[in-house]
Amino acid sequence: EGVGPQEYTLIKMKVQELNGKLNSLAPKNVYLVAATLRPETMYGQTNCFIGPDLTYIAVEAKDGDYFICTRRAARNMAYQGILSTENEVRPVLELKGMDLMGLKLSAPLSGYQTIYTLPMLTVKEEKGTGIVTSVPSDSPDDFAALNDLKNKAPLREKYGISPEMVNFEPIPIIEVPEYGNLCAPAVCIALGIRSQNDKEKLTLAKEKVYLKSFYEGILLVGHFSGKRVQDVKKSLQNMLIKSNDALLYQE
Ligand code: A2H
Repeated sequence: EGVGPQEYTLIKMKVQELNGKLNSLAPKNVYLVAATLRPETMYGQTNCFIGPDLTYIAVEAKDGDYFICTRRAARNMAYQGILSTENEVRPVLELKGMDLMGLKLSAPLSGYQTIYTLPMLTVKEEKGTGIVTSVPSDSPDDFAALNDLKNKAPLREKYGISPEMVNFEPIPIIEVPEYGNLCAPAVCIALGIRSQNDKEKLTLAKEKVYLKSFYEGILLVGHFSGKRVQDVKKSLQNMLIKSNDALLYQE
C-alpha cells in the first residue's frame, strides 16, 4: 500500500439470530463490521467471509450496539471515536472465527434478504476488520472463494457450512466494457481460475478488473442506476452512512 492512511467503508452486517457463544450478547444488536474499498458494490453482497482461525472480539459501539472485529481493528476504532470507550478497548466477548460460521446476516443494500458467514482462509489479521463482505460479481477473490465452497463438500463440512448457505448466485450490478455485467466471473473464466489457491492468476484478474470497473463501470441497480461508478462512489458511501448502515474507518 502507498503512503498515508487508507480510508475504508465499514459495512454493518446485522446478526439476525444470536446463537452459541453469541447468546451472551443478547438483547443487544450485534453487527459484524466489514471493511471495504468498494461501497458501490454492496448491492451484490452474497455472503460474508471470516478467517476461521483468527481471533475476534465484541466491543461496544458509541450507540450501545455491539461490533465484532479483530482486536487490532477495535483498537483503531477506539482511537477514531467509533466505540463507547475512548482510546481503549474493552472486549465483552472473545471468539474464534470458527464460532462465527454459518450465521445469518442482514447486509445493507444486498439483493438477498439473508446472507451467511462463510470461511475464507486468506482473510488477513493485519488488514481492515478481519471481516470481508463478499461480492462475487465484482471481486475475483470473492468469486473464487465462494466457488470453492460450492464445489467442495469436505471444505464445507470442515466448517459446518450447509449447501443452502452457499446457494447464492453473483448479482449483476455493474456493467464494465469488455467484461459485461459479471466482470469477476468473466475474468476468472477467461484466465482459467479454478479456486482461491490460484494466487498468481487471481492477482492478474484483480489488476485487470479493478481500475476498469472504477473508471468505466456503470451501475445497473439502485438509486444511482445508470451512473458511472467513479461519479457516485462518494454519494453512495454517504447514503450508507446517513442510513446508519456504514461508518468511515482508517488505518
Ligand atoms: B473489497 P486493500 Cl467488489 N483480508 O470489498 C483480505 N481481504 C480483505 C480484508 C482482509 N482482512 N479486509 C478487506 N479485504 C478486501 C469489495 C471488493 C473489494 C470488490 C472488489 C475488490 C475489492 C467486496 N469484497 O478489493 O489491500 C475487501 O474487498 C480489491 C483490493 O486494503 C476490500 O475491498 O487494498 C479490500 O480487500 C481491501 O484491500
